[in-house]
Amino acid sequence: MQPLRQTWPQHLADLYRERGYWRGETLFGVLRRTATAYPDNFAVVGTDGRWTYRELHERAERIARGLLSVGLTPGDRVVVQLPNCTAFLSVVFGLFRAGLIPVFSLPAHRETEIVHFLHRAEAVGYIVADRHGGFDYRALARKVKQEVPVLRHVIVVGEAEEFPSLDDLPAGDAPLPADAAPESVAFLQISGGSTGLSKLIPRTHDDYVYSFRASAEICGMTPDTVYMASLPVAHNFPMSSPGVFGALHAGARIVMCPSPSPEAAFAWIERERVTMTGLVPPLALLWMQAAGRTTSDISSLAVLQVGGAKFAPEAARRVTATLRCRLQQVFGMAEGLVNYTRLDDPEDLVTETQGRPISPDDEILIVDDMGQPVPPGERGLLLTRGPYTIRAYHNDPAANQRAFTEDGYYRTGDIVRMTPEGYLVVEGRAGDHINRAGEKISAEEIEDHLLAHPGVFDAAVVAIPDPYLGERSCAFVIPDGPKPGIAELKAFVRGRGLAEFKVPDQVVFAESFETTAVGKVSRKVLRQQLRDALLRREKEEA
Ligand code: OOB
Repeated sequence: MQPLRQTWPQHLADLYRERGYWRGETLFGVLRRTATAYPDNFAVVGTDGRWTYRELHERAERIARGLLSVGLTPGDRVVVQLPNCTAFLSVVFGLFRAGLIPVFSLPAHRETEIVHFLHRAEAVGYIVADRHGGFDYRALARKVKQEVPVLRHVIVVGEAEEFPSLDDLPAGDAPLPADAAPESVAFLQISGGSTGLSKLIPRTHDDYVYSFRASAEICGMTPDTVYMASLPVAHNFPMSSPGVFGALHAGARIVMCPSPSPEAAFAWIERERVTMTGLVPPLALLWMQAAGRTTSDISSLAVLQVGGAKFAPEAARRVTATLRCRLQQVFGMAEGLVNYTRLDDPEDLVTETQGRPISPDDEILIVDDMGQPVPPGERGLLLTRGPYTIRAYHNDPAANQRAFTEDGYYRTGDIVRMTPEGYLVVEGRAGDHINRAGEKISAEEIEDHLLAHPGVFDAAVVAIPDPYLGERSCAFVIPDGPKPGIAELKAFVRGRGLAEFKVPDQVVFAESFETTAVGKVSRKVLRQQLRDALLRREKEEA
């Protein structure tokens, strides 16, 4: 299979190499380098084990041989759905070593999403956990396998039942392939997705290694750092901002925390003397609350990163007093661009802004609806391009048309302004997705599922401000005949095989949706009107 490419214009690729951003190191090369430098340091610890860098490197090579000897071939795509566990790293680096392309799904994804990823990526493999969080992934794999006949290899980490298990992969003595080309695509990540189904994000070795190497430097990671993955590690934030990959680059120790609840996480912090972790705002609020009454010793925590959704300045100001650590805000996206407040920034910048870009060559444009740059300091739509921001989604011409300008800028859909210091403040969003505690939900995707219900004539899904989640989802529904029950509608959406976080939090019935004199209003305007009307009503009732 031909390696997948991502194309930057030649002069920019040359520039990024010249400036030392792209150094020709592959993802597996990063592990090989640290395993040589720090073979006996602990690399990773989780509920399923504790391995040194040498052990992690050996395990990854063994898995690479096993995957090739069961018939996978370099370039094949493999959907990976694993919780935070040590095996996540051995599997993923095994895939990298074998020249296989992981497609990172989240533990919350269900059959509709997995089937979509398999199709879109033309994947032939699926690696899952046995069970996690009370859910049986083998049952999911059975359903998915029936729907996708080209899925040739399902491999289970743990109790495999009828499937091959990771531990039983043949040892294989086939020679491993040469290292991948650093400019080739290393893996596909999932976009939050504002329209329709999630898109696949192709990241190259060169661009991704640069993003987490530079992030690790910004965050001062060293072999003494103990980084804990609290959020699902397949997400870009805990994976590479600087996340577990940045920690591997620095020779630091990684703690795979299976759940971000304060009880579980605080116990890990105490046991492993964790120095750094990252959270979405609602979890940061929970941790701040819990810190006052915990009996765990969390004094090792030096830096708490918060990102994925807007962290309110009032909450940001309380982090240091309650958790006794420094705060770092992180505003990033799986498509590329990541901004950080710096660890030595004055408090105002840290609490009131979402940071500045990683790279001096991250290009930032803030424009109005016509695409014209706004005056300095004013709010506008954020466009960006640079040495680690993609130029196109995988296998999705229609999305590419919408999401990228002609000169290669990614339209983030975020409304921002820039401070005189060059820091970004996120002010809102133009796209129609719901940012529910950092999980992005496409309004359109959920509307389509609601419309499949025989009792639904029309549906519009909108984001409603929520004191805990940041935003929650509200589905406005025009019934077709008698009103279906709210619980039934929710169960119907759930039954369509979707991640639980996509089930509408709230359902409101309407008799009709307003249309203008000219005819139908755009979905975008309609969603806005419905949201405003509901908020007005709630205010009046309060
Ligand atoms: C991260 O990545 P995604 O791909 O799940 O979501 C990206 C979107 C951004 O476009 C923005 O709308 C929102 O999430 N976002 C924030 C934010 N961080 C992300 N909005 C306000 N304030 C923030 N601090 O969410 C992600 C990827 C890498 C690092 C951190 C977050």
